[in-house]
Amino acid sequence: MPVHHRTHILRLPSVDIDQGAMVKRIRSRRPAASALHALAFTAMAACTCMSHAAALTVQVSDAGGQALQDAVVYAEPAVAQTLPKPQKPVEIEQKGRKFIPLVTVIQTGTSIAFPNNDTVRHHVYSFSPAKVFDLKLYIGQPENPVTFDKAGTVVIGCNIHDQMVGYIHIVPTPYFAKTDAAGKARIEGLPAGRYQIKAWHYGLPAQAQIPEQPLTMTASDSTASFKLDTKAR
Ligand SMILES: [Cu+2]
Repeated sequence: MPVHHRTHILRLPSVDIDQGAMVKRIRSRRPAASALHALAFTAMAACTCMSHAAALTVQVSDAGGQALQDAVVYAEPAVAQTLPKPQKPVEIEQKGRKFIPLVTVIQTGTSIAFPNNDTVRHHVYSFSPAKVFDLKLYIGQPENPVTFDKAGTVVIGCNIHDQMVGYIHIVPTPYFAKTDAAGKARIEGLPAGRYQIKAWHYGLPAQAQIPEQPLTMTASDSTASFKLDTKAR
């Protein structure tokens, strides 16, 4: 690393090296010194960021103040930047003629497998603009996972069993979480910086604007809360 290299030079007895000579020496040995410095600073900035990540806990309730389970909360960086790519493969199982889990949140670009672990065949489909797809009648693992490369909400159903419904919320950020029975979601490892945090629930009217609020993360854990005007269920 150039940083270590420089430190090493600076530790040398400097009495017999004047500064001009030292600069010359660095330049001559490292023709791309400025580019390397830029790289080093980028690396340092990234390190600083990572070490200053903390957890964000978000409390979500409905208009009446009741805890809202299966709400999705996510943090979108206020300044455009390169974000970590989706890592883990995701599954939505069909079991007992239900989609499990009912609500799935993923980062844009994630693929989902839809294993059918029932003994009856299912025909999984979506007509949602964010992803239209169709997995014809099958049992077990369908041939290919489905990739979701557009942010938005996808409602999935089964052609055979009308009561089967599931929700996929696709977000353009790796920083997301889902609320538990107490209406609480925790986003771990959120780097310091400015964000718009958003909250979505399948009970919100489909055309409703997704509620959001600004948040500045520091090195300390933070909290936020949302009240969502969901339909009476
Ligand atoms: Cu079915």
